[in-house]
Amino acid sequence: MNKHDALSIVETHLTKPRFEHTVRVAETAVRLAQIYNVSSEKAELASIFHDYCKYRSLDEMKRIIQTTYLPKDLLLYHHELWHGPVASIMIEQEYGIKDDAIQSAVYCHTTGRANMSDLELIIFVADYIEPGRSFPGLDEVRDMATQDLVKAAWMVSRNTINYLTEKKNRIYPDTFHAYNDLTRLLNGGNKFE
Ligand code: DGI
Ligand code: FE
Ligand code: FE
Repeated sequence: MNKHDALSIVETHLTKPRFEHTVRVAETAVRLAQIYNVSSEKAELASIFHDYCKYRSLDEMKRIIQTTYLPKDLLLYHHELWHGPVASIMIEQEYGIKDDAIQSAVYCHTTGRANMSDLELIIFVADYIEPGRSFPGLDEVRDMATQDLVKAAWMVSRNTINYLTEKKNRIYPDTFHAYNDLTRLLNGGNKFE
């Protein structure tokens, strides 16, 4: 699917600010893809669809989690965590986007997970640093994103966990798995061990 068609599809499913966020994530992800030798086409398509299901009804997302191979423990955690996994399935069902690399980047864009691919890291980081966002500590992550992708993703993961614990929110296991794995890599661990 080309960029134009993908954008037209998601635009009808998102609010204007959310669509504009999506466009900025795509621009950011393509820039990172060029730096880290990842396919820009895949980075662009994964970004365009990453929040595709953000506004699906809770009932519909719940039904998709219950009736597909998605992990049922998602239902035990905040519904904000559902839109990525649900979108990874819906883009295949509705538009035939059957590409493991793209689907898994969409899947884990909110939480991260262990053993992330470079494309997954790029979407995870781009979603966080896109120029429309502003929160404390963001400039540090923006600078790091062009220097060291793993370190930048580690900062995103750390900041997210800090933010969630401050708010006394529960944390999905993949969020911790991402942090632990990225910490292992920062300490010299091997990417594919
Ligand atoms: O969809 P976006 O707003 O662009 O961003 P997102 O998909 O990265 O994140 C949505 C929210 O999910 C964000 O406020 C942080 C939150 N989040 C990330 N990991 C967890 C989490 N919320 C809970 N409750 N638990 C998590 O593990
Ligand atoms: Fe999201
Ligand atoms: Fe997003």
